[in-house]
Amino acid sequence: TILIIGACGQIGSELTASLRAKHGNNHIIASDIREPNDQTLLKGPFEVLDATNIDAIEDVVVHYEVGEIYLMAAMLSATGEKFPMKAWNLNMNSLFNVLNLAKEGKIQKVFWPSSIAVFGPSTPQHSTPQTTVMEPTTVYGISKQTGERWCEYYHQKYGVDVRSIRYPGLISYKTLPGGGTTDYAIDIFHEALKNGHYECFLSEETELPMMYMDDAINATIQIMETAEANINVRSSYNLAAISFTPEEIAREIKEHLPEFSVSYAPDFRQAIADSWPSSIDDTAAQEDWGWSSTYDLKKMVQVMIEGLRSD
Ligand code: VAH
Repeated sequence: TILIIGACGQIGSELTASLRAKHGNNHIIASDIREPNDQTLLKGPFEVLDATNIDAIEDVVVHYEVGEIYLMAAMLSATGEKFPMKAWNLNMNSLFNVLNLAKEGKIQKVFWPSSIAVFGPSTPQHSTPQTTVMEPTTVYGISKQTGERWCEYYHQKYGVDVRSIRYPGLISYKTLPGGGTTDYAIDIFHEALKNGHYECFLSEETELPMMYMDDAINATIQIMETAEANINVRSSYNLAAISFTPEEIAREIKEHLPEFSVSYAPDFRQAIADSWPSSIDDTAAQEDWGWSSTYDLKKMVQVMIEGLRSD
């Protein structure tokens, strides 16, 4: 069976639904720190589980004969700046717990998400390379950079089969985001449909790498199904889809909602966004495991508006 830790999160909840559709509800064990609000997560087994408690994770692994763990629990960039030590402890101790269970042979495969947040102000901003200077300036980015180092170490030293993707900002209508800097690209749709206006917390020319959630979920499942021999990067793979500014996504939304207006009031998250790249080179993922995105800006805006209207 497969265990998803952080199944109530922005990625975890859609990953749970996709894996259950693929493998059957009872093959996928969902877990999170508290019971889910979203009842669909209860269509299969659900466990309340603290990702920082290795014994609790091991109990679930043994009980359900878990072979693979997707560790999706983390505190993201904006919230991490408000609670640095909490973010560090959650992001790192949860990873050590899962890597150590794999090292002890109690599970066979691990997925762990990294992020474009591993890059910093000294990183080349356009078409950021797979291997480059990385001086992250957020607690979240530091934890993801360190986590990548540990994933590679556990693979080289103990043969742990851990795979990782540096997600860009992820956009979906099925789940609300949790404390990220790229969340404006989700909030803007909710506000556009509800109020016809959105006050954006980033400046209009802030270009960031983004991706529609279906592309991210497909990439996650694709990298986990790839033959081990084809995984050449054991820190974390760059992944890219669309790069756009708040001005560009607002203009695309106006194609659907002509009355929509947007204003700009950058807050503390502007400095975080400014430290990140504008676009990413994901050649390695394309070459090693056949990655290719399918949602461009036009298609993403269309499915987001249709999705929110049908909710
Ligand atoms: C965040 N959505 O904003 C996350 C992600 C690249 C951004 O890591 O923190």
